[in-house]
Amino acid sequence: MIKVWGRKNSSNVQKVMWAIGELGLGHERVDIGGPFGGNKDAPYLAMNPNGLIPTIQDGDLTLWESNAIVRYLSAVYGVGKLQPADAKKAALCGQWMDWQLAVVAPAITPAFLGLVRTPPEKRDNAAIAASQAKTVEAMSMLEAALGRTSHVAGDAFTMADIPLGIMAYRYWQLVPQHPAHPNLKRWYGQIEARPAFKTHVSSIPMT
Ligand SMILES: N[C@@H](CCC(=O)N[C@@H](CS)C(=O)NCC(=O)O)C(=O)O
Repeated sequence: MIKVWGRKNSSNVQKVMWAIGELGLGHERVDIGGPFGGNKDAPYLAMNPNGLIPTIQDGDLTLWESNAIVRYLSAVYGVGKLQPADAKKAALCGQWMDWQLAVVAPAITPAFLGLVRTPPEKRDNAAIAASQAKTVEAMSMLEAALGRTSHVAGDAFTMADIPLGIMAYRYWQLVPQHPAHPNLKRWYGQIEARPAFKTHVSSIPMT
């Protein structure tokens, strides 16, 4: 039984829940963070000194950082499913997952905070526009990659599609004026048809 700490509308928690859903793993999720609080309290900080969500426990392992968790679940429960058996293909998954955290998340976060978490009269519209432009730049890179392969890290669905699928779900909503991105849209059509994506991502309002 895997225990997950984190509210279900957090994009980083959704990565973990989507991976758990893909792999059909038994789990318990505890609401924490945002309106639920608790993530800055001592018991939580003892597990995750960042005070951020998600955190998981699987047996004697406590693990935080969403993409590290998705990699762990894929390595232990999903080789040949979410993690390619071939080490080079698995490394490409890691590359795209790191890129999601290092480039796409920082690009889109100001637009998310500005448009979703800030009332209209308090918004910094210039910061939102700059964030949207950076996100278009990043997603255009993904668009080019998806012109060469059907999925993010090759021609099969892998763990690499999880963090970027969630970024795409937010991108359509936060950057309504985006380029046509035909490859991104073709790929996203396959992503949004996956039952675990519907359950853990697209059925949950982006609040
Ligand atoms: N790099 C971390 C980022 C975690 C993060 O920023 N989590 C946000 C939610 S998406 C958080 O904990 N926010 C505080 C809160 O929800 O109270 C990861 O990928 O796990």
